[in-house]
Amino acid sequence: MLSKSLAIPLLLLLAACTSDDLPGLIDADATDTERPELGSGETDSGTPEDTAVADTTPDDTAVADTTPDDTAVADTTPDDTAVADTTPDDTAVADTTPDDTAIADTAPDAPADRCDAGIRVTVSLDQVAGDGACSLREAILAASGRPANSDCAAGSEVGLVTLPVGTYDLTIAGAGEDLGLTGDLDIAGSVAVLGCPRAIIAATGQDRLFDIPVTAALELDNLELSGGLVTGEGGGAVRANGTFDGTDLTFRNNRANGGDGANGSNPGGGGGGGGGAGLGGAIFSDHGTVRLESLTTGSCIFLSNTAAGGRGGAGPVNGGAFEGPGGNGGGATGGAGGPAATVGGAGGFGGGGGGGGASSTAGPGGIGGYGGGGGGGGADTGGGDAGAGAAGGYAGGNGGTGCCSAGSGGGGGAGLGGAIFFYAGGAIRGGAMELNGCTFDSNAATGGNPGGNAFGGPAATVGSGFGGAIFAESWTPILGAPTFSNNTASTTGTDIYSR
Ligand SMILES: [Ca+2]
Ligand SMILES: [Ca+2]
Repeated sequence: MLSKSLAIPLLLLLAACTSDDLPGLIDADATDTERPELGSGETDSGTPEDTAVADTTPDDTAVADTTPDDTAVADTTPDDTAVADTTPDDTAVADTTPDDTAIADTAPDAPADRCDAGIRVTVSLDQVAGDGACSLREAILAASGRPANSDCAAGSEVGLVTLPVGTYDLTIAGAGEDLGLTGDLDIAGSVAVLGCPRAIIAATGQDRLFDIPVTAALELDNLELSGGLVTGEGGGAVRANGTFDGTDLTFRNNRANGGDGANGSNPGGGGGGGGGAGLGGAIFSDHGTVRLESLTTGSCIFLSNTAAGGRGGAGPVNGGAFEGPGGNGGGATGGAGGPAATVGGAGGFGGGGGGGGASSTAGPGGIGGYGGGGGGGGADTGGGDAGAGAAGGYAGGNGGTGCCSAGSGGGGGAGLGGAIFFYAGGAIRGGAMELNGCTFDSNAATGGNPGGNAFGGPAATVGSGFGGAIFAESWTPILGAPTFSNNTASTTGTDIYSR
């Protein structure tokens, strides 16, 4: 029973606090959830609280409050501190502090914890020198199980490298090396690199950034990769032939150029080599596994990466020696130019065909490999047509067949996948690619120009440019909520080209 002697002082106290509406006190209905009963046996008129009165303040502080603040009230503060609080802070409130310390917190604090678990890079300079400072290159070597020295202290998580905020330039030249000492960072085993909270790794145009062979796995988190360049190989930033997992990455201004075919030798000599293929401005994968995602909205970004096919080599003009070898095809696997009267070599995957040799029996050009241009025919000393220009490989331009004792130009190489080239085809198919929440802006795939021929005849042709953002062979890309803008392809597939 709430006696009159108790009710009156309490009424005055609550009135002084300008809190909950007064009828709630007098008319303490049994169904009142806003304020608990103050006692048992209270006389209850049986009507609900007055809802006509706006309640613009937190719950009464003078009243034992066992529930969270009124949800109907704009609440800009954490729960009442006077109340035993067994739940997290109000979700409706912008809460910039940790959960109440009185609450058992079973969720881990942010990823900062993992930043304490790896090999910590201590110097931004690209170096391999036993000087006590742990560079990114040395950390990758150590994480890959081939430490160059003892500069990098092991962390508690095997294979993890952590990068404090900063820009880490890769400056040691030497592409085409696979031990991680020069050019790109070669991965062995299973390695993870984590920006803490975010870092930039920038190549200076001498190679790509990371190379993941078939047997290796690389995880990259909270990083920007920029400035990579490969010529005659694929993947301006990352070659992912093994397993590549990435979270919250930005790929910016990376380039894959196909490599130009060489010009035919001597006036009246050999044909030009075909251009090589430019494959994947940022990422190249041949049967690898590529999984990228954005955990922070809009933070998987491909910006201004380019794949460009190489130019075909030029056919030499009429006259002069009337003999000489053809030019080599462009790219790392370009075919060799044919010696006198001999066919040019065929290009390998991504390589242009070699130009045909020139002689009294003109040599034909070599065929292009996948994406490579065909070689141009070599000149005929007898004044007739040159050797036959060879067909380009898939998407590569064809070599020319010149007339009148002139050599012919090679076909242009293809540009495939301005940001990503993914290949799951060939005799043994396999690999997978999944991209979630990624943005592709201003990436470009451009086919290479054909080599010229001063004397006419069927000219060499331009290479194709397919997939301004993504090119996928024998694979349908799995894309979760992608965004595309301003990407370009010189032939077709402005954003995506798959087959
Ligand atoms: Ca060092
Ligand atoms: Ca290397």
